[in-house]
Amino acid sequence: MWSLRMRSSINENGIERHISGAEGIYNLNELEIFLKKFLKRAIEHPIGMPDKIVFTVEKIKEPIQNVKVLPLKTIFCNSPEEAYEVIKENILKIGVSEKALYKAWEVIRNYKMRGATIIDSLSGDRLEPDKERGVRVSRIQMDKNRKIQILRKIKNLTNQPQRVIEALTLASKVASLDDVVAEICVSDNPDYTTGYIASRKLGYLRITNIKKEGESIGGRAFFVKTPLNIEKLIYFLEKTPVIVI
Ligand code: PML
Repeated sequence: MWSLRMRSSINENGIERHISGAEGIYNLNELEIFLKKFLKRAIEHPIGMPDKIVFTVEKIKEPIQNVKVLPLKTIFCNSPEEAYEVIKENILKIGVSEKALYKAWEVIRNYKMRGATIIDSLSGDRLEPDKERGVRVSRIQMDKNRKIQILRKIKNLTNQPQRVIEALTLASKVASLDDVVAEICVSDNPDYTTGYIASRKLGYLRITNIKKEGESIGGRAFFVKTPLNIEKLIYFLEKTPVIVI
């Protein structure tokens, strides 16, 4: 099997701005199809035309692990304020402190990180070694039959089903780790206002109106238990190939 990844960006006044990304695990026959699909995605992105598209095609040498998909539910909120209350209520009851949630919210609102921040679920300290880049969850794919089942479930709930599949795949890999208490995600796409919180206890809870339309804030935070082996956690998230079943 092969890991295929695409990242597109545009150089704005010397700063590389991320535009889009995609990834999956495929056999050799599927690679050509997905290379074309990913190229189309990069050049047709609503944010604009990138000036750099990087493809990485890597043969997977490690054994691929299976991870169970999180159960999906949508919570309808009317405003970001209501969404925040729903998030707070759910996340506090599974052991994340208010301080840690506040920190995650601050990072998501104020920093344009390409990857996720890792936050101590009690102290609220940021633990990722590279605070600009964050941690990028990679080498993931959803099983084909599972994908069909989820697509059926969400078809009336979103006009961007592929986005939901990708986020659910990522969240399922993250939540599979015992060190992770929960995740929170706000899309950095200005027009996409549904975010989520996820954990083994809560499942994947989609939260509508997590931000106002047009806002370009966004990002991910993983709340973890400490002490932990941060290098091992990051290695799993970035490098271990996982199929979500
Ligand atoms: C969903 O609707 O379930 C996806 C929410 C977050 C997506 C993050 C992103 O793709 O920007």
